[in-house]
Amino acid sequence: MKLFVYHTPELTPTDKAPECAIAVDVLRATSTIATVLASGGEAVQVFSDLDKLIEVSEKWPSEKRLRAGERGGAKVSGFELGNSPLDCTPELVQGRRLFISTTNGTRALQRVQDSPSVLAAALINRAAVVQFLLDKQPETVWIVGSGWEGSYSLEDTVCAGAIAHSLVQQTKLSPEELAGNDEVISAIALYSQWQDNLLGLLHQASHGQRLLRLDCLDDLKYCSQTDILDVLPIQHETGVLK
Ligand code: 3SL
Repeated sequence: MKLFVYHTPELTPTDKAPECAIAVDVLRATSTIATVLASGGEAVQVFSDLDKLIEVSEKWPSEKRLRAGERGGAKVSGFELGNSPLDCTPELVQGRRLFISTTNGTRALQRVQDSPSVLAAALINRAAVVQFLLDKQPETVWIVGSGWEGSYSLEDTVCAGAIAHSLVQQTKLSPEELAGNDEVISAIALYSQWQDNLLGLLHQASHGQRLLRLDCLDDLKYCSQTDILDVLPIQHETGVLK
């Protein structure tokens, strides 16, 4: 297995595709997607365009759908949900499909949607993602961070590092043998330094600070936890994760 980390969708190669692609948006899209599926949601369908989301979701029975929209960290008006995983309780999402569009996370998923296997990862479901890689042993794996409007995000890189660190621990591969690019080594270093204080790292991250200004401390606390959900969001048809 060769692992590559790309910090943003924009830095991800366009002329090839890996056997397995993992989109990461710890704050907060992939944390929300994992939570919806762990809470009994039927599926999550991802859109970059809000109008398209509305058009497609209109065809779904209203009692079986939820619409989640986020722009700039805030909820899109007229949608039932923003992008807080804490709102995705079993009572609300059980049996319903979540139609979601967010600023960056959904773009990362769309960037890799043509890969044979597409997963959504966050810190909260890291172990399930690692177990999938150990079971399937894909030859090439890309971890694509969502970043923020084209720039680097600490929280996505630390999650990439958490995945890589766990792979190193559970295989006989050294970091150098696993790494397909230097970003993997730096992601492991970041995770190794912060693994006991991931909430502290999220406080330092620019998007963490943006969310704190929006009064979302509980979201940061929730998203900073590791391996709390045994759920593997995997793409079944383009844009639909189950
Ligand atoms: O950019 C995104 O995709 C979002 O996850 C950002 S936010 O955390 O909902 O503000």
